Amino acid sequence: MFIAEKNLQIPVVEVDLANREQHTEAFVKLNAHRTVPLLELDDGTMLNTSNGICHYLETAYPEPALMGADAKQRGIIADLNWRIENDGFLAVGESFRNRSKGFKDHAVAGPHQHAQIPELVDRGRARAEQFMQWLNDHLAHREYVAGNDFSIADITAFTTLEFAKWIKLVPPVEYENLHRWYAAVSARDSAGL
Ligand SMILES: N[C@@H](CCC(=O)N[C@@H](CS)C(=O)NCC(=O)O)C(=O)O
Repeated sequence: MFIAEKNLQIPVVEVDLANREQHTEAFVKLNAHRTVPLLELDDGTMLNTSNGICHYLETAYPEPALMGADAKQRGIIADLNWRIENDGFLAVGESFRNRSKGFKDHAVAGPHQHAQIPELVDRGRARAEQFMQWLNDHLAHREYVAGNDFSIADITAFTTLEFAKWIKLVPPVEYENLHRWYAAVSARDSAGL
């Protein structure tokens, strides 16, 4: 979504996570952390987190600014993006990964084996519900998550709500601010819906 908002054409190679392609020798050579996304630069450098990739693209292609146009806005957006990732995205992931059979002994992405902890299914869901309530309140006086302009914070929040469908969690109908914002973001070309 970040790449589409920047209007960049970057060749994409899909990695078949369901069939554990991230654990193959060929992929581990590219990224020992065994996660996607991964961005290969022209000089062969590999960036292996969405955080690093987005910072790189924002600096290389500043327009449109998605991480803030001035120092204050950059700080505000970084704060929000971290909070959304931590309280929303990772909460959904915690619930999903500790429940699904496909993640047995692989509850944490990466090269190490970790057993599922069943208690985290409900705790992650409860945290995701609290996140949605916070986001609805936060959007009461803002068009977008960081104010008047669309930013990476909207992308992270939107992908969190899409991901939440995987644990059958959707925002309650009475969260009107959240639904108004979600409809606006869904309508963007970059949402690909
Ligand atoms: N926000 C992190 C997420 C990395 C991550 O956990 N990616 C997941 C897919 S969203 C993954 O590669 N999972 C591989 C696995 O579960 O084995 C980043 O951008 O680097």
